[in-house]
Amino acid sequence: MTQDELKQQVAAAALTHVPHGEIIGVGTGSTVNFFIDALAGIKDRIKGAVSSSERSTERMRAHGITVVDLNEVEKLSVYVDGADEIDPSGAMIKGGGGALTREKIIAEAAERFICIVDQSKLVPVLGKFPLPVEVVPMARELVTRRLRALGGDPRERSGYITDNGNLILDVHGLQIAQPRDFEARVNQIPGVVTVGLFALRGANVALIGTAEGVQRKD
Ligand code: ABF
Repeated sequence: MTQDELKQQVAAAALTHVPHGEIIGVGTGSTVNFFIDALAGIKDRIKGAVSSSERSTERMRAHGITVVDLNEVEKLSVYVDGADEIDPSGAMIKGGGGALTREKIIAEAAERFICIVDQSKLVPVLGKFPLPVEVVPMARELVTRRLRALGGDPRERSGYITDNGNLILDVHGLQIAQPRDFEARVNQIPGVVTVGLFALRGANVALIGTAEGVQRKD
């Protein structure tokens, strides 16, 4: 199977986690694009969706799926999103696409995070994929020094400004053996808006697309 077929397969499997008659959270990325396309087939079963990016909003609206503001939603049972890496505990690196802040907000608001990935994203230890950190521009050098002290090699994402007017430092060279602890430490650095480590609030369910079918990890 191609990687796209694996993504498509896992995206379709996520439909069984979509609650009827509710608003659901929808993330961003190529795997989620397949999920949005599949969701279009059952769009009458949901009330609408909260979106983590303009890209996903556009795609959903093109399918006739209603997109609503998170502030108007009282209960969000499920958030479906991809990841750049996921470890066996359900901790993830996210934000390769730059939408980590919105993704973290929706993940926190949701009761259940359903992570959809192909098998290439499953790793024993997080860190091979550079960890994105969204930073207020005036704090760039301070945060860079603090991240170096934590053992990383932060590099500014060139020519990139987030939806919130901030920059992203991609931190290379990490081996994140204690993701919950590492997330808390990075969160403490003044000037850090969001760290793309989703460990304190990791995935409740990981659906992993493999050549042998979709594996589920709770
Ligand atoms: C978002 O999209 C991100 O947090 C992650 O960076 C990315 C995964 O995209 P893809 O499915 O294209 O690999 O979920």
